[in-house]
Amino acid sequence: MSVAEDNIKKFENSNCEDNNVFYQAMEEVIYSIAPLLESDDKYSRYAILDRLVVPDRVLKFKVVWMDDNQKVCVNTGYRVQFNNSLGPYKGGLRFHPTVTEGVLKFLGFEQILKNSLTGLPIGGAKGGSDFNPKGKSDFEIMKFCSAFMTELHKYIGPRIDIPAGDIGVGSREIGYLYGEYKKITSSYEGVLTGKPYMFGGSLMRPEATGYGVVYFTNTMLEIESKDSLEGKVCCVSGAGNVALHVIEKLQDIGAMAVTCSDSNGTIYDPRGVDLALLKELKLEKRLSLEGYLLTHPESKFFPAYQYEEDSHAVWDIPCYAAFPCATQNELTEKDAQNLISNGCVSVTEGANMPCTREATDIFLSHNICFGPAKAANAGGVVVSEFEMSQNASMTKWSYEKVDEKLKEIMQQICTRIALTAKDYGVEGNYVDGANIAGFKKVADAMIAEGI
Ligand code: NDP
Ligand code: 2IT
Repeated sequence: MSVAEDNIKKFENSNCEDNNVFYQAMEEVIYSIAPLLESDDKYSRYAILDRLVVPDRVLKFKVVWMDDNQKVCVNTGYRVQFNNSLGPYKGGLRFHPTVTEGVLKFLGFEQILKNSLTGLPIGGAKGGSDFNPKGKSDFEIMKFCSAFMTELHKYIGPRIDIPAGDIGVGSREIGYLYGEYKKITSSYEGVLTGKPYMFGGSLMRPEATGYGVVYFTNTMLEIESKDSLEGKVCCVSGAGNVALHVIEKLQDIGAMAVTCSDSNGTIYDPRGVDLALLKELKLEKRLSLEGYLLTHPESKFFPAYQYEEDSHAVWDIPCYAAFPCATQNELTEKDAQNLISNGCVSVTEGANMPCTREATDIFLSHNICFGPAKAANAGGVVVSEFEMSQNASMTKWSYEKVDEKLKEIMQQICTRIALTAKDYGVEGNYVDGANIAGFKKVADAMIAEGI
């Protein structure tokens, strides 16, 4: 039995109930790092893998709050503090009805390796709640955030654990969470990132993940001697923070994003997505994408309910580069085949693990340039770390400084994982390159820190 198969079997028991996505993320890493484990037995002597796949702790708590009709509501809150070998626990909070411990373990595990790849001193964590922000009033969001922080504040701190945003958590929610933390602790410190600029947020944090995805993609295309994105048609899924800023940066550099999507369906606008309208619909008014048709009747809307679970309208549209930016496992085997048949050359994961294992394998076997999430979407956490630095030193960096440093780190991540893949005999495989490079740094730190 190979090292990878041996390890897969060992951890199979953790595949309980809601752990499927966690197991999926772990399995990919186990296969990728097999050559590293075979090349040096110190990793097995120190039981690094056994230690890395178990979070340091999982905090689970009850969140009780009152809605606008004075109904008492109960949700579950979590913080999975996974690993702090490289720095304090760091990672986002997700508010979505699909949140479970298993989902947060998958996201926290990915975050360890992502944060390691940035080269910055940050460990890995994730948290959130099964609270559904959709349709809630601003006041209800505030009440929920206050109740959530009443528990969470016990476990976080600027040198302990620094949460940020993710699905359903943007600067509005971070503002309310921060306000409550400050009220409870009387401490004005950088305990959350993604704060509004006026009280400690970094310039460019909202744009960082999406812009970073585009910087990463152009570096990958250059290394692989492919045409850059300029002038090319691109398909983007999602219509949230990451998708909007991928579309914005694509437009900035002269590429054309022709799609976006939300949980109700996909918009295809062959003349290029109207970003101002998209921001108005999704950021200001928080409405469904269908409203796009009212002022753009020449575009098309494909309702999600008309599609089987294994295929999605957004990946059926011909493009040079694809950017899945909504949620996990949103791009399937069939979608991957459609993209390739339509001539797609490059796929970059803006969301966390948006491609199923089968879809990823198809892209790799067809030599598609494939940028894995833990490398390609690291720009968000990179600028979060810049926000921590600015807060700690009570300074503010200019937009140009943040952008320049972000671009430099995205290029470094891309180059490093390309070189790592080459060193381990899998040239062009950015999945293996990212997993090996990310794992090695954390593993070496764990060994150096003793057991
Ligand atoms: P947002 O909440 O801003 O947007 C999420 C988007 O995805 C919305 O358009 C939403 O549609 C859609 N979506 C969410 N869940 C589903 C689902 N189950 N089915 C279909 N559509 C869905 O989140 P972000 O843009 O911040 O996050 C998107 C992805 O990027 C996530 O995977 C997140 O983990 C990842 N990410 C985010 C970072 C950040 O800095 N924010 C950093 C790195 C990664 P609708 O509007 O209908 O709900
Ligand atoms: O998945 C992610 O990297 C994020 N949601 C951002 C984490 C952060 O701490 O900024």
